[in-house]
Amino acid sequence: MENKAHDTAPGGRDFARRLIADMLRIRRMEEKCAELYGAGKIRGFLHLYIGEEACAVGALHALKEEDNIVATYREHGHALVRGVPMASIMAEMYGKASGCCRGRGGSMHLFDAARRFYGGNAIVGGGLPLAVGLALADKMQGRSRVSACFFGDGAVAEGAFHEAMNLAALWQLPVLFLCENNFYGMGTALARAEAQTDLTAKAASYRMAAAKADGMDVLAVHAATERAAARVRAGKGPLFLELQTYRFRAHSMFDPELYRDQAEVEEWKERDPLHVFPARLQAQGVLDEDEIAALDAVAEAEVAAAVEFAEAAPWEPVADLFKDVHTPEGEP
Ligand SMILES: Cc1ncc(C[n+]2csc(CCOP(=O)(O)OP(=O)(O)O)c2C)c(N)n1
Ligand SMILES: [Mg+2]
Repeated sequence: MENKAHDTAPGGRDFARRLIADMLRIRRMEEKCAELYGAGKIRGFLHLYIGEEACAVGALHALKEEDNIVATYREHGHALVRGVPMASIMAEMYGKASGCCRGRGGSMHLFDAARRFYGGNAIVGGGLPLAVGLALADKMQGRSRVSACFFGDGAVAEGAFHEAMNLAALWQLPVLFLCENNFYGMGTALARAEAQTDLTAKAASYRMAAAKADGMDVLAVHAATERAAARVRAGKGPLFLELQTYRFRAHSMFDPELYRDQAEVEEWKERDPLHVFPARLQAQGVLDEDEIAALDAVAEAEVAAAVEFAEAAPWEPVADLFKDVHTPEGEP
């Protein structure tokens, strides 16, 4: 691992609190989503990010507001940390008209153009060409933004991954490829699908700079992303950053998890970023147990308010059903 575990909180106490608060916000929101799914309030697909929170939180805190963000169908946490209000995310999950996509996107298609959050994408690898396009536009118009694209290890098997990596490198575009390697694509272990399991080697074949970081360590992710983004922003071309992480829950809500041992899951849970990071800060005397409990209570209250908002939010009227549906004749 290139980045050693970071022992201290370099950004100080407030910074550490913000990181923990955001990880807790994701965890508590998604635990509630799982419950609401069981109750039939949220339907369709639902992919939880639980276990991987240090990736989105560490990376997004290292990026700037002006940067573009592209994510996958496991993107609730990314949207939330980017600033999409939890209430509008929750209403979107419910399919309500007050959701961030007016209830038409759902869990996999959270989107907020004003916050430069360009989705949520149900297509594995589908976000990479979008990030390349955003970066090409920025380069052509002389802006020094970074287009940060999150994707899973499963995406490296897609043609779109290779096309996007090649063009980004060929045209030296400001793309930060953030691979969240949780070692599985649905029920297929990485080693069963890829001849080359060192994912940074894929970048080398496009003459692209690459690095790895411990995706369970929020400070390591933050530091690696900050370094990577500075390089990309300086016009030195794209960079591939692999974050090694693990999802604690099933792939989606329909997954009997027959492809991995419970012992492996338990082993990774010992590295839970929501235990390890707060425990480290407590041991260092940076934060105490009450402060961490208070952050948790704030997250729980935000979740309760978001659910209340979603419950009360209106459905889109049936009369609007054909709104935004386009046909060659102009009429549905
Ligand atoms: C182009 C395409 N092929 C197949 C699928 C079905 N599918 C959904 S998720 C998934 C696994 C992707 O795994 P990974 O990229 O590692 O992301 P993770 O779920 O682990 O976050 C697959 C194959 C899809 N959505 N899109
Ligand atoms: Mg994966």
